[in-house]
Amino acid sequence: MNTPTQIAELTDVNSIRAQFPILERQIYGQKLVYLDNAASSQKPLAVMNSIQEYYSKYHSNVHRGVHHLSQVATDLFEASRERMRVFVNAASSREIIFTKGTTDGINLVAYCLRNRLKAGDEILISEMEHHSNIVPWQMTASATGAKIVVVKISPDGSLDLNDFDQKLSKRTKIVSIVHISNALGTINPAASICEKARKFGALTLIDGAQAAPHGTIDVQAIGCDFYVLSGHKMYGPTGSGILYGREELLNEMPPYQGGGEMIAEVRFDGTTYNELPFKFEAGTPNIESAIGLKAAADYMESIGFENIAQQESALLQYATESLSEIDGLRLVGTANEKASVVSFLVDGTHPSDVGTILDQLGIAVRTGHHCTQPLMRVLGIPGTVRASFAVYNTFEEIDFLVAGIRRAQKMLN
Ligand code: C6P
Repeated sequence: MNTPTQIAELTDVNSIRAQFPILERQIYGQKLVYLDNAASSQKPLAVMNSIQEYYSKYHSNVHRGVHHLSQVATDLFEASRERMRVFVNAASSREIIFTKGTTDGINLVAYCLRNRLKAGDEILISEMEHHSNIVPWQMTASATGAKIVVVKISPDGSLDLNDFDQKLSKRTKIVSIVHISNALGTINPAASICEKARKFGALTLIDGAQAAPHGTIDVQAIGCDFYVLSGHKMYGPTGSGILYGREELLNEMPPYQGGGEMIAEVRFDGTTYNELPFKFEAGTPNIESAIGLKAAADYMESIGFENIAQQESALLQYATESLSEIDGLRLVGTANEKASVVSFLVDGTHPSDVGTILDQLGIAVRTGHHCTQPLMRVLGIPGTVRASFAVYNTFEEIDFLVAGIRRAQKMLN
């Protein structure tokens, strides 16, 4: 195989890998090659240690106690909110709501915007959306009479911007689009989508589940009304995530769930709600995950966001070139603007069979529809094999993947 000359891995990738103990594991006696980062990335010691330290020294409930531990836990929890405000460049930490992840964030917004919608209004999504950015809107549409309108994709897997322009109208009340497609890797032009939507007075939500692992986000530059992400895809704990929402809108929206913490005063004849962001955080929050999420953002910054981007773009280029050399392999998703996700099909094989053989070799990829069944239907395929890369992956691991695919071809044909 020809190693592309102009691309280079990070020189200190081994010191990065040393921070991820799970990467030392063997699977069926083979060295683990973890290429399922779009599903969930592995966790560095810094994240695990932050959670261990919290439970060893500081655990208590937040915003509730006058005692010392509760105050320390509250300070740590709120420091995480501020960290995530900086991570997405929100204007105020009141605009950062802790969630369980992207799905939770989208459901919150889709539910709380119901009172703005009526029959005939339109919610614009795209063919490449994850189920999380389809089903909550369908539920909202059936509750309000609003209609879901779907923007097409082009043959290379990019968003069809002409179709977007045609479908955006004064009937459009909400535009909810994925920032980076989990199945195709396509990076969508979020800022220009939001700018166009704004001209029609539509609210915008950007699904950042796959964007957050690759660098910082600037919600002010994007100009969206809402931005959602999952911590577990950006080296943080499962059950962590944030919803960014524009303060004015969050203030206007009704709360999502009722309970403790989200109230100012409760009487049997009525309740007044807490101020932002607490109005949207009913019940005891996932404190350990919020603390771990801060550690994850700090960890990413310690590697350097430019270094992460450089490593992932080198991996994407190397993987694209290496996989393209395999006869009978077809890449699915070849847009110019892509993140480090490669989806593919191998002639004469089913994705899950290829995935099973790769698994026997210690190589973890995802196979199937990737929670994008409508997209697979549009593409006319049952699913794909997907390899998705994180900063700790190496060219050598891609070589293992290529060898594994060749082996699968021999075994299955
Ligand atoms: N995609 C994948 O393997 P949660 O599960 O709430 O953290 O994220 C949901 C979600 C929403 N949008 C996009 C673009 C996503 O990629 C995901 C999660 C994983 O592709 C698991 S299905």
